[in-house]
Amino acid sequence: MAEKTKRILVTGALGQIGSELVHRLREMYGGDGVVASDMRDRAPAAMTDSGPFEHLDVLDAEGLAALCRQYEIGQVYHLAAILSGVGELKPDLAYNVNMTGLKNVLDVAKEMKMSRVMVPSSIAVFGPSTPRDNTPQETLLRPISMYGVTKVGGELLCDYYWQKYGLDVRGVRYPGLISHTTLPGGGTTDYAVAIYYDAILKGSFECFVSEDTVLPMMYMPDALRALIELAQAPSQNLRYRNAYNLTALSFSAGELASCIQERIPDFKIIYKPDYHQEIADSWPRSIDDSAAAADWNWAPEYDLGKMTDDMLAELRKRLKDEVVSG
Ligand code: NAD
Ligand code: AKB
Repeated sequence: MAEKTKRILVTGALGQIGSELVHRLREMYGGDGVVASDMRDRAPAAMTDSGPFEHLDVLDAEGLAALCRQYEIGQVYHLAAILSGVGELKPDLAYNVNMTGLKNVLDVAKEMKMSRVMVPSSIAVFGPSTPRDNTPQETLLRPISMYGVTKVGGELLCDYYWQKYGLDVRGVRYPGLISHTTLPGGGTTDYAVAIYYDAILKGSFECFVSEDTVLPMMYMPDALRALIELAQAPSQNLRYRNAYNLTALSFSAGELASCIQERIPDFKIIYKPDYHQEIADSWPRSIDDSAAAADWNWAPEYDLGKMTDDMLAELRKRLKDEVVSG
């Protein structure tokens, strides 16, 4: 079968990224060309009506291999993971899903000689000993969260499969992602999404990090474009196979609240830092993504104001029946 006719598998497709990425990939490659999968079964009609959706636990190596053979999979976008907040509460689960799940995907891709595996990493690979401002591409990776430990291990695995077996693995170190379609799945940066929902639905927000906590972030349209542009980049241009630093904007929780208050003057916020604060304090405030810019022309489009205008407009449309009037 010609490479072009092989299908793409998306794992963890019901999550924050997958629920949007699947539709973007189906626009590009056709509905049948993209097999969405997740260990959860309740996929929305928009996903099951537009192409195949399959139950898949990435810890089930045999089930994964059978699915890949059944659909003649040629590329994987591996999104199944446990994020930082849940990972601190369930470290064994995070270790298993993020390490063994990734290895299962890399193994089947190697066996089937797949043409590409896309694996998002995270700013969680960095830790307190990493320079926190304009964090370089190559620097100390000593995270303090289990999620971060698995992301460093995952990056090393990706490097290994590229160097040892020539498997074309590509990755990005995403910052916190902000989106209006699907709620995030239990990360430290989730407050930067929840704040928009609560601003519209309640007019107030309780924030689990402090007002002066600054983290790098990105709006979902930029995040999807980044992954797709990296997938399409000529292989010989790519200096890094573990993952590319990536960013779009950096702001404090207080600056985000002020940006929303400029648009919703009565919006109120209180700060009640919890266990997420320690993780946030160990992550960079800003990221140097010049390697991604140089190797595959990465450039973000959304700044804080443009993202906030879009988030509020899209959420108002979607949540209009839930908004308490008056
Ligand atoms: P998410 O938590 O929203 O979604 C993950 C999905 O994986 C969920 O639908 C879940 O049901 C599924 N899943 C969990 N365990 C599974 C298993 N054993 N088998 C199959 N599916 C399983 O995560 P996301 O935000 O979409 O993240 C996708 C990837 O991007 C992850 O690797 C994550 O580390 C990375 N990333 C995300 C962000 C972000 O802000 N969203 C930032 C940096 C990196
Ligand atoms: C999280 O907060 O865990 C994620 C991430 C930055 O990896 N959003």
